Amino acid sequence: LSRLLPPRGTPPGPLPYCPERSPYLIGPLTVSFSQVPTLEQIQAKNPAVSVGGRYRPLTCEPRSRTAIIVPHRNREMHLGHLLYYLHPFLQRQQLHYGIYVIHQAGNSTFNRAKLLNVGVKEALKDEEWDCLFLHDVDLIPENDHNLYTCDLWSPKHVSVAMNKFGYSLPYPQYFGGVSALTPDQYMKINGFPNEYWGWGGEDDDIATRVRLAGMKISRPPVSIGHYKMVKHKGDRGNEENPHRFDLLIRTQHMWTQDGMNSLSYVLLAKELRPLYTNITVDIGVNP
Ligand code: UD2
Ligand code: MN
Repeated sequence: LSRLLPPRGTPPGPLPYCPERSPYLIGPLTVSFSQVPTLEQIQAKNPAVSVGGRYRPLTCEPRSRTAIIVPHRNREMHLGHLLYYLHPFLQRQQLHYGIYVIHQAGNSTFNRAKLLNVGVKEALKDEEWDCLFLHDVDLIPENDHNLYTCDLWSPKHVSVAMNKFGYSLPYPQYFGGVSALTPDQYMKINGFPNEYWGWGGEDDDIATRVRLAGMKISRPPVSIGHYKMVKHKGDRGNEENPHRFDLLIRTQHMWTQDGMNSLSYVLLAKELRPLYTNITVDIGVNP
């Protein structure tokens, strides 16, 4: 038998690709928010996750390297629920992945889309991610056949069926919640807008950018793109943006000027926590 083994010191050969369909998938999942798990409990359940919230399968070459980017401020309970469900979900999909939480410093008006731009910029400094998942903190996927991989031909809107909207799409152009773009697609639309402060409008702006950049939105089947949103009220500091309709009228003139090419921010901290990479950023204030 020893004749068949490679000589000592030979580096391991390339791993075979992970199967197209992971054998670990379950299908529909039960999601409950009755208890908030502690970070220690989540760590104990996910021993293969390494610092910064990274994971890669050991026995096969993953088909996607996916960065999950989560805009955040003052939603620690929701973050607990998300990490609890998302880590095992992504490992069952045999992905190479990392989870980034982009924390807006200070108390000025929240800006979801700008935080996502920061997350993309910082994540791409770390690794050659081939798929970016832009992910609300309060949305939990309810079916692991919903693969956290990108569609090479189109930006993908992923959260197509949520409890919040009776498990159907609220309107055809809807792009809120969870979406997935390759870095190329993200740059092609000049990223997300930086100028939407407060709640609303930025998701419709992004959908328009996709169209203006000559792409179509793809979606998973409704039966698979199921999400449960943790019930919540509007946050202080994220009041409805009264300018959103004025901004939306101007998207076609603004999208090439406002986005990744105009992004400026001050990075305050980048910490590799056990379950995620925490980025704290000063994104400025609502003018
Ligand atoms: C909807 C969209 C969301 C976005 C928003 C309008 C759904 C499921 N989601 O969310 O993608 O388009 O409308 O801006 O329809 N956040 C914090 N702290 C805050 C405020 C917001 O962390 O103080 C983050 C968090 O990740 C949250 C996300 O921003 O999930 C969106 O805010 P939301 O959940 O309050 O708004 P919602 O549910 O109406
Ligand atoms: Mn929400």
